Amino acid sequence: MDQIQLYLVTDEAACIGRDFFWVVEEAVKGGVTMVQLREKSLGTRAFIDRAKRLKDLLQPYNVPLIINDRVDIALAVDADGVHVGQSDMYYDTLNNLLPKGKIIGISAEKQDDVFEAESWDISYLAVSPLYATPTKTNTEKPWQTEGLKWVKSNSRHPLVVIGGLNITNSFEAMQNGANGIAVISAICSAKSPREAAQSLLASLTTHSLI
Ligand code: TZP
Ligand code: MG
Repeated sequence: MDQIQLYLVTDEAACIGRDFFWVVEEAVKGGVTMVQLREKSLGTRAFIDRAKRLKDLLQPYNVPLIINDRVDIALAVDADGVHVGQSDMYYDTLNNLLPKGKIIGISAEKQDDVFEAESWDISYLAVSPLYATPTKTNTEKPWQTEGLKWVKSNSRHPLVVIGGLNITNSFEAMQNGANGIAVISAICSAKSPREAAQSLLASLTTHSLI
């Protein structure tokens, strides 16, 4: 799945006062390959409105829109896929509800999650969190690089890493089994989200000089 290479996960608070849609469009112009709309406090109607607007924004760039947690919202706006964690909808239920061909991403927070996901037809597994991050603190123990290597050798799925990824550690993650990196603050909070995305994309294949 090439689309998971540079995966932007949205968080309006992380946009530090800039317009949400401006931040996402700048990031996409900088090379983001997939966008996840992650809203933890929006009401259903506002969530749908935001998802529709984001879908319209992303379509001309051919960048898929993934909805976090809310399968109903993904269906309502005909998003490209859904991302769920370990306390969200069960895989079987989700798979029955979603039309064929949609992207399904699932977070693996511990070793048992990785084994369980082996029998599932998913598009990627998110190794979560790879590193500790102030953006999300209610997490399981970070996998760290050793954990990522373990997941790589025990999973048949493409792997996305999330949590604390930035320009200095993304290359290492890719070298150790990640197929893509997912970020919030490294892009949303950057002075220039476009330049941040460009540099991150370059850092996936080249050692950073920083
Ligand atoms: N899931 C695991 S860590 C995380 C999420 C949503 C937050 C990632 O944010 P950042 O700023 O890229 O560390
Ligand atoms: Mg969730």
